[in-house]
Amino acid sequence: MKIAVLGGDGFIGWPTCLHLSDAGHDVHILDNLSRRWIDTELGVQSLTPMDSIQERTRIWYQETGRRIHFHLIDLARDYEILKGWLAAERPDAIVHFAEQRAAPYSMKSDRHKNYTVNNNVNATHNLLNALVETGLDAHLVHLGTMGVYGYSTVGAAIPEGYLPVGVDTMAGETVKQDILYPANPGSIYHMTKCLDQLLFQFYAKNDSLRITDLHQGIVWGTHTAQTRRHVQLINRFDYDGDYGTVLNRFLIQAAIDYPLTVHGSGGQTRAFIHVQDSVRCIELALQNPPTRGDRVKIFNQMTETHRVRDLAEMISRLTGARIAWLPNPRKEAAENDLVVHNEQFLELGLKPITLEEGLLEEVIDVAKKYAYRVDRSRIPAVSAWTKDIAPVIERDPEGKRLKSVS
Ligand code: USQ
Repeated sequence: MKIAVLGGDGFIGWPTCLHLSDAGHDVHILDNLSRRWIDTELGVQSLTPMDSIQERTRIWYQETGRRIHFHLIDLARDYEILKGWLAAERPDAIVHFAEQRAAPYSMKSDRHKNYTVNNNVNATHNLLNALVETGLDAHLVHLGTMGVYGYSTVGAAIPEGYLPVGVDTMAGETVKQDILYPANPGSIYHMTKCLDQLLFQFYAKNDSLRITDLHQGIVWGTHTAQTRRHVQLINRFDYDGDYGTVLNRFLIQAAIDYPLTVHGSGGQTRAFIHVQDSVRCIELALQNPPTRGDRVKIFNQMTETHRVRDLAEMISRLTGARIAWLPNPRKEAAENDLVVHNEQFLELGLKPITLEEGLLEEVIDVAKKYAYRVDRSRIPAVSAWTKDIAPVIERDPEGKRLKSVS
């Protein structure tokens, strides 16, 4: 297949491109390189040294003889360029990662809220609009989030996108119907993914676009089979308070002898998936498209759930790391349970990589190798969800005073 990977320079985008290219697909990256600009804005860098996208694709060609093409396009702003590219290149499938993906970054200030909404919602809508306008019947696979469901404990497992309900009619009957599971976003970032869902519903209904939405959990790990092939193919690996995600952060913190930064009681339960499984799921979704006229196909892309404090305690046992119990900068439930249906990917043949499989040590080894690149002052999460939380977060786990919370 000819596959356009929008956001192919990012944390999941890059290993996905390599995985799909390795499987024989003709891969085209469309990216505005915004993630690299955000690193510059925040004054942080990936723990792993990342080459330019052109250099990465050159190394891939040198190693495999396979070309990955790169096109510098901003989906949110360059609608006409995107439309022209789709009309000319006519990909069979499109994988859409091209959104700002960090909840703390989206909550930093009013400017960051505006940026996240404008960027994410426009990118998705421009793409859908351009697909209709060019008459392109490409299968669109979108990277959504488990966070669209929220994390409130309801005592029932979360279905894969749709909730069957009975509606009592005025005639006294109960009519069964499937509705989108009620959206319950916990950040501006998560809210944009909820808005995406409505755009998908409309375009699938009105224009018969073929759309798959992947509700992904928190990704951990860094290597995949392809990124291991050459040092310059290495994936990015975020550790800072905005873009680093919880399990990877704990592993990096353990590697550099920094106290594990648990927010609140650590009673938050979240869904997880290893990066290798993430790219496999995307391939499985591409191999199993909906047919024209179908409703949006929704998968829960996660393999296990864990409580934050259990992860911290497990890593502490494994490495001897200390745990810092910090005020939570976020507005979220202190404790929640989470049970999730994910049978669709398992039925398609996914064999999950679990935390027990020894890959935790591999991540710690990568972190130790590049520990010299860590700026410890960028580890604390200082982006506060509400103004009243801000004054509480004055010191980092090493006792140093934080300069600013915004
Ligand atoms: N947390 C800590 N300590 C830390 C960092 C986070 O206790 O040092 C806690 C947070 O308060 C939160 C949980 O860990 O309760 C998860 O935080 P996270 O930063 O790992 O994940 P999140 O902000 O939810 O976002 C990440 C990705 C996002 C993706 C989402 C999937 O950045 O792109 O959509 O995971 S999910 O969480 O299932 O919604």
